[in-house]
Amino acid sequence: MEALLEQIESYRQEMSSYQVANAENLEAFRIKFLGTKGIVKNVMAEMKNVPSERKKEFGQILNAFKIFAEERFETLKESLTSTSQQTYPDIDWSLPGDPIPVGTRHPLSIVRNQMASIFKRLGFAIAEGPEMEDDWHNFTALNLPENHPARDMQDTFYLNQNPDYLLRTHTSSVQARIMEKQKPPIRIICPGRVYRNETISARAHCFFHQLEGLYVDEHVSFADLKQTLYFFVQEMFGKDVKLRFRPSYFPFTEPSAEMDISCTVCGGHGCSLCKYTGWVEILGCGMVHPKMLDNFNIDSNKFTGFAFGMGVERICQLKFRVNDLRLYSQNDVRFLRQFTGAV
Ligand code: 2U9
Repeated sequence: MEALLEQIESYRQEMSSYQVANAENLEAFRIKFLGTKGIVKNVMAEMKNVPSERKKEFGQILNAFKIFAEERFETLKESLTSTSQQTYPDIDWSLPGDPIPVGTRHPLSIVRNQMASIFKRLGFAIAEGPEMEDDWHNFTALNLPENHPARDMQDTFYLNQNPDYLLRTHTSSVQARIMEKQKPPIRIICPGRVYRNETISARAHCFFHQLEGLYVDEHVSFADLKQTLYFFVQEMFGKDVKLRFRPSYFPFTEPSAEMDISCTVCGGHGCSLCKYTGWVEILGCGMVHPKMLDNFNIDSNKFTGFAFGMGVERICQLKFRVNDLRLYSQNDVRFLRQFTGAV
């Protein structure tokens, strides 16, 4: 019996040092040790020669030997699959790989990033907020009272009524959330997607992208607003672009204005883009309404602020001459590929 024990120990050592370089080696191991006429079977057959008083002891030894052989087989198999180079010896691993097609940034992302980097240089931080909003942050806090037409079901996608939850109709709700938490000085831009219940056409869509800005501090004036927007326009469209302000109305600002730039296509001479006026409207702006500051417990006797808002699609249209809003969300690669190489 001692000879059998020695034999088992020597097989164990052989299996432990067994190495496989390919599937054939592994199969040779299986046949030699685990095959129907293999070593494990033969060793197990020795059980009949074990005297009855030692059967229990040898039963355990032989069983452990069988398990050892099976586990060693699994380990060798795993070592093969983990080094695929050994599984596929015919592959030349030094060959260059197939190129992975690299996509291109979406034109709206290109323009949004460019806009953000201009404002960042002026010290504006980027703020973000939820696309699902409550009534307070989207409307009430922003001086849009309950019967205001902007709240209409026709214009707003309501997710729930009473309490009202909706898809934000502008990114002004982000400014509201910042004013709630932060004391002046506040100097932020809020880029993001907004939703309005519009019939989809070349000129309107049920979602679009805005970039709004807010600056609240002591002594902020309309001159600061003009200079900030002037810098933005020059960086975005070049030094020759002129601007003009027209009086307007927004519930969040007083006084309010709309800003036009000289047409980037015809240089102000008149073309179809500017409808032969030489000017194109690009944004709305104004001085933050004192009521708004009070809504957020910011002392409107001490602090003033300016705000502005613009559509990223509009800026993109002027930069890249995209004349159909639907192109931005159709994912047509013939459109998207045209922006390869743009930053
Ligand atoms: C707070 C205070 C002031 C945000 C402003 C505009 C003017 C504006 C629209 C123009 C075209 C966006 O893309 S558009 O629809 N925006 O004209 N937005 S002032 O003023 C704020 C916002 C929040 C707390």
